[in-house]
Amino acid sequence: MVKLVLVLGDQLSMNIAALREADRDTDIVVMAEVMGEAEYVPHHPKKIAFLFASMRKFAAHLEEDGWRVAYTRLDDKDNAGTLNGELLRRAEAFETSEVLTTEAGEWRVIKALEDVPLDVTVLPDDRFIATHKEFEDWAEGRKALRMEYFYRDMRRKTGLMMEGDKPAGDKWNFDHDNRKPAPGSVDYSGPMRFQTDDVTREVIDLVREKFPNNFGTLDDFWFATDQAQARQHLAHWIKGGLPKFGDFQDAMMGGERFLYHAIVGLYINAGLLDPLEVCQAVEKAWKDGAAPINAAEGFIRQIIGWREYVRGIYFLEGPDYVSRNHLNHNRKLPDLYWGEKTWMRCLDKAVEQTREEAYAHHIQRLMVTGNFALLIGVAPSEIHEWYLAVYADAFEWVEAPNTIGMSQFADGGIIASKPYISSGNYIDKMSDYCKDCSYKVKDKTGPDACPFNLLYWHFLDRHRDRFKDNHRMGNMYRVWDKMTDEKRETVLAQADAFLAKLDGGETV
Ligand code: FAD
Ligand code: DLZ
Ligand code: SF4
Repeated sequence: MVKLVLVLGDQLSMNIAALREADRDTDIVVMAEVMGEAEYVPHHPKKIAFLFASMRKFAAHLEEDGWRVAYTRLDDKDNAGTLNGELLRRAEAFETSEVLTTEAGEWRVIKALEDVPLDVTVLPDDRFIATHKEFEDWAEGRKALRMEYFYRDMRRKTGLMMEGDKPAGDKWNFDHDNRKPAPGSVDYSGPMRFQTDDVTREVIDLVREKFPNNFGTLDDFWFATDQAQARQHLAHWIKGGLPKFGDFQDAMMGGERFLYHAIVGLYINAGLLDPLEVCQAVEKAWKDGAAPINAAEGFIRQIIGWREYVRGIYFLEGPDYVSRNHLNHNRKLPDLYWGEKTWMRCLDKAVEQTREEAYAHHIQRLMVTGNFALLIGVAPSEIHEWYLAVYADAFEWVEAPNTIGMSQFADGGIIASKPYISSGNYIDKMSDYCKDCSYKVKDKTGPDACPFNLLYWHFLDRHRDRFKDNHRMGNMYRVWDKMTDEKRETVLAQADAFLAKLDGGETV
């Protein structure tokens, strides 16, 4: 019987398991742009355009390669609106009940496919280094699931930057050479920008028409939308960005949105680049003397360490992970996340570039937007939906552990051993934001005090019972306890006043 081969919008690889297993002569590839997927969160228009354009080009590539593809465009009049609806429609048309697909990266989609009344075979997504079983075995019996140890196993498994059974340079981790503050200037031109073509133009018009109110602009669309372009971009970054990637990985600059970052997350997650291929290219640059060891190791750790590890956690912890709320935070997400004016320059800049680029780098996500949401106690589900919507690289398997776990501590410390919180001091050290901010980062209290300075202590104070015995937080509580009663009361009262203004919808 002919089989339908379902390829999802983030499985755009010729090497995806379902295509490897399928028969090109008889089977039909099914791909569908559907409202059900485009609307479950209000995705950034550039993210939708990126995925739809990449899907269309991938479908064309499959056809050139001899596959029969049943492709549904969003505005096709028969579009059933959901992935299951499209499968049923195609099953009827091709008189089959057999479906072959590759595991989706979101429990919602996995569960939905279980419910479709067809005979669905789901293959493991082997674009990853670790299988679910390998991660489960690694996690089994461990008190703490720390990424660093898992990462070492992934180095051994891949052989990346290994010299026999030893890590290259005799150290697993070169992070102490990284984390430099913002440089005066950046000598890399940023990601490769691609001209719009017929496919991207058509998709942009469609997205503009169908999603007019979504947060984010479609202007100046420059993403790669096929494998060849993504590879061109990768080579461009390895030459120009990789050498200083490690040094300035944690730096933030108002006038530099990309610094030395790779901007490959969206391409890898959608299937345009293979993670191992990317790491091997980086390893080669290091071996050729074109990049220092701290840059190459730091980058490879992000991919075969963090990326694999968060996926492992997502599938290990199960569908309820995204609704966890260990700190019992319930504040609504402030409108400033959707572009309302704020005087806080760090947030203003992070949100502005999110709106324009569907991109912010890791430290902006973790220590600006994430830090602020955690300090003010935003409901984790609200900030989770925001991250899932606004970034072009956002798919739940990778976004949720980063948000629920790493950024919001809502999983109770599975991923992070302590909450990622900071006062304005950290942001000032790592960025050039504060010097042009309406608030004064050096002011700890008073009308101009940086809100992060007030909220930091407010967080620690209100969660004292939970964190006072955390050995990594003892110092913070000692500093707080050494302040006079009067100082502590002033800080808390001013933080409360700030939160009241925020809740009242005033510009803060
Ligand atoms: P670079 O900084 O150049 O890093 C290289 C690559 O390493 C990334 O492309 C990515 O594939 C991988 N990587 C780095 N850090 C992580 C990490 N913590 N988890 C997983 N992979 C990592 N990443 C996503 O891919 N999708 C998301 O939806 C996402 N949501 C996030 C939400 C929050 C709150 C936080 C704190 C982080 C999130 N990240 C997410 C991780 C990280 O911020 C992005 O991978 C990175 O900013 C993408 O930009 P880049 O390609 O320029 O990465
Ligand atoms: C994110 C997304 C969007 C916006 N649209 C589609 C779509 O129309 N068709 C599709 O197959 N996939 C889409 N996706 C990706 C899925 O919603 C889902 O997030 C991933 O497949 C889970 O890994
Ligand atoms: Fe952000 Fe505070 Fe610095 Fe302003 S002073 S940019 S609010 S950290």
